[in-house]
Amino acid sequence: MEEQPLQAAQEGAPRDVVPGKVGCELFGYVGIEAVLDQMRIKTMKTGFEFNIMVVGQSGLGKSTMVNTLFKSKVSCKATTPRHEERIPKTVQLQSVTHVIEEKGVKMKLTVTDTPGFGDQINNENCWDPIIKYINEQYERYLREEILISRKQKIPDTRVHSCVYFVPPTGHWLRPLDLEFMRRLSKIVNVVPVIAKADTLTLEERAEFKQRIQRDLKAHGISIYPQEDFEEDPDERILNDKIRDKIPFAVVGADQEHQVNGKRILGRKTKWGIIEVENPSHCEFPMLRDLLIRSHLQDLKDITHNMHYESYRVRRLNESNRLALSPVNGLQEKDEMESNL
Ligand SMILES: Nc1nc2c(ncn2[C@@H]2O[C@H](COP(=O)(O)OP(=O)(O)OP(=O)(O)O)[C@@H](O)[C@H]2O)c(=O)[nH]1
Ligand SMILES: [Mg+2]
Repeated sequence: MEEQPLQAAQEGAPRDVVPGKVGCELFGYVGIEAVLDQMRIKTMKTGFEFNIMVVGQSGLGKSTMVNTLFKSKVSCKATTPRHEERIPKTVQLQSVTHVIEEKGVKMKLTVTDTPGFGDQINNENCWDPIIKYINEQYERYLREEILISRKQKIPDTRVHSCVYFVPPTGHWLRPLDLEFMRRLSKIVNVVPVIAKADTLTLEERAEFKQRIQRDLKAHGISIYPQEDFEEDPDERILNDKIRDKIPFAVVGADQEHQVNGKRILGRKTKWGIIEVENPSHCEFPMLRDLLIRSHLQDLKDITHNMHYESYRVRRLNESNRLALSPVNGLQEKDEMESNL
């Protein structure tokens, strides 16, 4: 059959509309990319908040890692030198905030340090205070969001990323770590790391990493970046590469040393200095880049669209149920609030 000319096939359509080029022909050059400038200016004015939490057994280097993050290139200007100071054991949840400004854009970076667990004979429910804290931040946000006259920009203390420290045993994941991560992964973006990786050889690190990946998969624990939340094929390809590398084998340090005339953040050992920011020494740079560079916005988006959304739906459903049952309402409300 003879093909109809395009013009005839589009009978009735405006003369200057060509299929596939509708926008261009109708409006000429639109300049949609100007939106990027507008978004940039808006972000510059309002700034943004990003919150990280560190969790894990006692003595794995969580507090050291908080200092490493701030002392490393994230915000070298914001730190004051402290010499040979021993980090005390962390006994309560505490947050450190630095406002970092780069090219006119302000980021309020908060890292919440948590007390280590595993010291007690019975470690049952050791996740309770951490889970309570994460939910409390969702609750705070929700309470602001549902106000009739709400703030234009709600202060965001929600945990966007939870770095989970796995002890460098070199064997497999302990049931306690599995259970902790299983619970966390339901409410927050979990990024596991192999702590104190300098205590393992490179071969041990690689083997341990693979075993952890297998254990997590076998137990259905969905760590960040979660495959279920990916729709874009390009994003999947990039994240597959990251999934291959997680858990990052990290080394933390808050002391600087002189190496070839330069001040380097590192740990002094018998064999030399382990430089925490050197990618051939450890994977701390990968962790830092994932958290505060390449995946920052994605971590925030997943927190808001997935984790917070689940919390919000659950919480509002509970409130509706309470509103419909006036007899039990008050008592149930008290129980619900004390469970938070
Ligand atoms: N070898 C090695 N030691 C480390 C590393 N990071 C921290 N340490 C040391 O481990 C000890 C405990 O470090 P902290 O940072 O206090 O550990 P923590 O996890 O905060 O401990 P808690 O607050 O008790 O839970 C300190 O002596 C640190 O210097 C590391 O990457 N490698
Ligand atoms: Mg600590």
